[in-house]
Amino acid sequence: MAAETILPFGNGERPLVAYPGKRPLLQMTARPPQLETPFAVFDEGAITPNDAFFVRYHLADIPTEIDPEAFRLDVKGHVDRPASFSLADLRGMPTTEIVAVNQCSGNSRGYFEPRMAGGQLANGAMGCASWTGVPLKAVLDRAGVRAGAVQVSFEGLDGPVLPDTPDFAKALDLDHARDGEVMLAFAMNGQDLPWLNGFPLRLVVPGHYGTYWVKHLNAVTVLDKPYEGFWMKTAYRIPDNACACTEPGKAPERTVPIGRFNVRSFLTNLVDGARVRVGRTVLRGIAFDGGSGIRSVAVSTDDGRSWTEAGLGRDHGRYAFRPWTHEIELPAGAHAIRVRATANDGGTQPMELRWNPAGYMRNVIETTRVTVA
Ligand SMILES: Nc1nc2c(c(=O)[nH]1)N[C@H]1C(S)=C(S)[C@@H](COP(=O)(O)O)O[C@H]1N2
Ligand SMILES: [Mo]
Repeated sequence: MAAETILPFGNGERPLVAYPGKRPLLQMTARPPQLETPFAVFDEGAITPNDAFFVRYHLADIPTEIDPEAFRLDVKGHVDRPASFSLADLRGMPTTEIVAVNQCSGNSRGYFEPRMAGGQLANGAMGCASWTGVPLKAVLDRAGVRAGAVQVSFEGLDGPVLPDTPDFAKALDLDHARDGEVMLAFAMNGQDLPWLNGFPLRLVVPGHYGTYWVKHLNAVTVLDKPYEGFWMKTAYRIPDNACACTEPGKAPERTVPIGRFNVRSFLTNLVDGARVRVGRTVLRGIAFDGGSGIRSVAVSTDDGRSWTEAGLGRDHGRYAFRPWTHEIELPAGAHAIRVRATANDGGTQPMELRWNPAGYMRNVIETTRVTVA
């Protein structure tokens, strides 16, 4: 029998399957491939290796053949000079590099209580990589954005199998698209993008949920009115309130498109249910937020009554995973280890779960239960 991982919630059995360019990953669906990173990978360092990076697609018709010589990115719409860029054109422009986390909106959905429909993900629909490419601003400037433009939409080479399924497309406000950080990336951790992560070109939207990071990107369209497609107008929306939450089971009154990550932190070297030797134990983990950067990480072993500050590791930039370590000494018995990050913008993690109908943006303080003996 093939190797399998059991995630700690209902219907949590996941075969470990190796796709081209990937080590064995947790397969949530096969058509289209949806693969989660085994959590232990996050203990190996702040950069997620390309062959372990998670994979998310909505539509089953994913490209299986792309000729990098013939590939073109079209920039069109409300512009003075519609333009078409080959990969060589893009590589010939001034490039930038940024280390940034990509995280699916529904990362950790499987842990919500009460549960909801949607991909039952554990914590592996995230990863941090160094992205190289050309600022989106540069190609927009070449095409000449016309007065009156308000948004930019993005489409990739994948498509629906059935004609009635809306094609996957996303949009950003013009100012965001031109901020100099949003990037057309052709490389990830110094190599061509892996096929399943968007070869040969993808959008990188630092600090923002993966839904905007359009893969196999071949069309950028400048719009003079807000984009109204399904994946902006109906899907990927959150309650329009400060907590982005509702009472469990309740639909929100008003919604807005999902945007930046909230702040999260994880313990990576001990799994829930682990047995720990009596004596000193070094805890290790990662934290990140939507781009203000991590100010501090604290650990509690008394159900959140007191917190002690952990040490922060190497800073790869404000959009990256920030490693942390902390040494504790626990008496024999059962213990709960909680980790809480605070970002430079003051954002922090709540003790109580915040619920929303789509199961997005989980950032409750994570608890790891261990037995010390
Ligand atoms: N072309 C295309 N791009 C896409 C998607 C898709 O279905 N098609 N899914 C988006 C979503 S929801 C996420 S979370 C990220 C995941 O990026 P990854 O597969 O490289 O990890 O891709 C985004 N880009
Ligand atoms: Mo996603």
